[in-house]
This record gives sequence, structure tokens and C-alpha cells, in this order.
Amino acid sequence: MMAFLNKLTLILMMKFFKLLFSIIFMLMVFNANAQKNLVENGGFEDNLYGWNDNGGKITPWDFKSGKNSCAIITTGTDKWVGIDQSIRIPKKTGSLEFSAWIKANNVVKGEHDWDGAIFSIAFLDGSDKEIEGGDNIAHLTGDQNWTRFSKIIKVPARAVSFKILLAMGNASGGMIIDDVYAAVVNDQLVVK
Ligand SMILES: [Ca+2]
Repeated sequence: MMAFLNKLTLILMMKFFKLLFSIIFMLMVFNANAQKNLVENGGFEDNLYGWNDNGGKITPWDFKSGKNSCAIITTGTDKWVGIDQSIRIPKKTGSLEFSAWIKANNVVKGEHDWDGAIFSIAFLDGSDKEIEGGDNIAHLTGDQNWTRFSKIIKVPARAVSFKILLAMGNASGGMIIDDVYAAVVNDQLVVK
């Protein structure tokens, strides 16, 4: 009887360790795939440090995480008001994943289809000239609760850096932004 119980304990312990090791292994794989955020001060906890500021305001009144976010508020539909950040692309990057949390309040766009509260990516060559391959990730009008907008974009061959643009583009009203993120995509994970 004792021998049987010992054997049972041993089997149970082995099962437990197998489970423990597979959990540890999964956590290691998960960590290896969690990529570094390339955006400087993407959560606006350090004011507008790292951003080119053309009308952004740090606000503690409404945010997604931390203590602050960035609000862009406009009264007319005749201007491009916003913030941007240019970031060098790490070597051998195939694709980049971008995301940001955005909330919109009463956004009324101007006369063009592309006007509105905008989150977009532009790619730049070695002379800081914009090249094809950029994309719009969010284009909002009206009201929108806090929503995470994200997209994986393939890096064009000649791209040296990318620019993240968050703006009220010829639109009135307000947008609030938090947790802006850009990271290299582990290409093995992308289903082709
Ligand atoms: Ca924040």
C-alpha cells in the first residue's frame, strides 16, 4: 500500500513539475515576443518630452493610464493642430506594430474626406523626405470612447525612420491620446 502511495505521489509530482515547466516555458516565449516600445514618452507622463508640439496640451483630467494624457482641442476647421514624433527604425525591421488609445469629443471635420481626428504613420528616407508606404490608423469624427487603435505596417525598402502623427486635421472639437506604442514585429509570428 505504501509503495503504491509513494508511486502515486511520484506520478503526481512529476505531473505537477511538467505543468510548472510548461508554464515557465510559455512565459519565457511570451516575454521574448514582448517588444520594446520605440516611442519616447508615449504615455505623456513626462509632459511633451520627445514630441514635436504643435498644439498638444497635457491633461490630468482624463487619461488611459498613469496620471496624464495629451489633449488636442480646436475651435476651427482650418488648421492642422497636433503632435508628432520621428523615430529611427531599428536595422532589419520587416514590419512595425503601432497603437494608441484615443478618445474623441464632438469632432467636426472640414471640407475634405481625410479631415478629422487623425492617427497616422509616415515613413521617411535618409533625407527626411516622406516616402510611400505610410498609413492611416485612425480617422475619427463625432464622439468616441477610449479605444485602442492598432495596425501592423510593412516597412518600405528605403525607409530610415517613421513619423507618428496625432492631430486634429482641419477639424474642430477635441481628441485625447494616451499610451502611444510602436514596436518591431517578430516576423516569425506574422501569419503569411
Ligand atoms: Ca498616460
